[in-house]
Amino acid sequence: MDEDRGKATDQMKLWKENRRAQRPDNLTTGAGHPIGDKLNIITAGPRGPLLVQDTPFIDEMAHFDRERIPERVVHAKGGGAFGYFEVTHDISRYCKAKVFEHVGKTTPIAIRFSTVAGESGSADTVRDPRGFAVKFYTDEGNWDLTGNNTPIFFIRDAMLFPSFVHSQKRNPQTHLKDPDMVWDFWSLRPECMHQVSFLFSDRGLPDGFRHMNGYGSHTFKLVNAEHQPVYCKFHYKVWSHKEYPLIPVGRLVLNRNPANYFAEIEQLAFDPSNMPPGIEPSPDKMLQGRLFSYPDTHRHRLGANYLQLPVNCPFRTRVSNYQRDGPMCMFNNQAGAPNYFPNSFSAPETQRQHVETRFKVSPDVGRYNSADDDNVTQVRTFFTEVLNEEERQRLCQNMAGALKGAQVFIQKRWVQNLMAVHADYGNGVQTLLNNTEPTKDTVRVYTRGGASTIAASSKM
Ligand code: HDE
Repeated sequence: MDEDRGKATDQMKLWKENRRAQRPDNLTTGAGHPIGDKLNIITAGPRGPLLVQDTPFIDEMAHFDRERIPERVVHAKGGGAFGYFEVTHDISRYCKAKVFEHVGKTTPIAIRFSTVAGESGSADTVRDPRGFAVKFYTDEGNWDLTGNNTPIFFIRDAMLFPSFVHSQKRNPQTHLKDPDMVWDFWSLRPECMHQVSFLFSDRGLPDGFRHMNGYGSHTFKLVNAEHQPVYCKFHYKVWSHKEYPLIPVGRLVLNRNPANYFAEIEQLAFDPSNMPPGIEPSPDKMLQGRLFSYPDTHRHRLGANYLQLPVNCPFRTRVSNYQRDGPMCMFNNQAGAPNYFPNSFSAPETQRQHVETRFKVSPDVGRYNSADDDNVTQVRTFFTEVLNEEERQRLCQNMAGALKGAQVFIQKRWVQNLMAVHADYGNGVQTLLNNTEPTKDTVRVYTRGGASTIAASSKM
């Protein structure tokens, strides 16, 4: 192999050389009928017209016409790998989930890293948060920790998510990214400042998927065998944490690239509501909103039976439920088993040990505004204590370059928000705004490194 080309560039050559690769020994239609001639369409005479009886042609074209499924509405661009999670430290006193059962236990995983705002063909190198989603194929069903490479998020209320995403995507009339939309939304919702400050700092351009942090981001509830809950946050890679020291639990090992991108990555469907017994949602409004959104989008994108696709199917356990039929039902549809519950012919009674923990909810039901919660203290700590002087300067420069593209009244509103964090932050950006040319787009591209195989090992 030419050393400079790399494995990805030489994929076809390597496939040809691979003795175990599945070679077509026959040209066939999708229905398996051998094809005599796959180069020439059937026509009446050498110049056409065509005949509807040309089944190989119609089979080929009709399938091609349906090749694309809707891309993910966010996180459309990504890459994935497979491997396992290994428990290195016992946390069974906090959590009864089988995935943490004992030190040394391994559970197969699928992982997908992604950018957020770009389309499926967009660059991997843009300034954007990165998705960090892990599917654990556990003995009691799949557990999806669908997180990001930052521990925080732009908004606090799930209701705002569609509008937030619209503002970061293309203008519906021009089909261009639009700095007015981006900064209008951000400046109207000061709770965005923390995540936006992360984004325009050096962390907004991680050095590839291998060199970035990962977080489950939300607070979750872990439940032990005695039904005692504790709140928990999941981090991949360890950070010192004054108030809540991190407890190591295991490591993630990625050792296999996908055999086929569409089958294993485009169809890989993460869902924060995939939680095995022992892991439960906290009341976090954002998490609760996500519990609905993800399976809903998968039913639209992949169909009602998306959980039967090999990459999504909880293959470490046997699914027994009362759901039947639907498009693309792939297995035996649970054969002759009853399709209603309760019934007199099958199924164990309710399994009390798996009932979710109870919790009290006493407040008045209502639409509570979280916009005015403390929007500045954590941003101030980030600006003054986490970043050094050079990093602060780069943050202000990156931000001013992008903000300059928005209208002046929007710039002013954003700077005013920054002033509430720290005068140096607001003044730093304003001074640069006075002297900076706008960047062409709010998204800056950097080109470091090239395509590489994913094979990483990280601590969790
Ligand atoms: Fe997502 N998000 N999100 N998100 N998200 C999706 O699901 C959504 C949020 C994250 O590699 C979608 O399958 C809502 C936080 C990742 O396949 C969609 C809200 C975090 C991925 C969706 C959020 C994330 C997604 C689009 C606010 C970090 C890619 C297609 C309540 C903790 C997973 C899809 C992959 C994908 C909805 C906020 C991470 C539409 C409603 C916070 C890593 O369902």
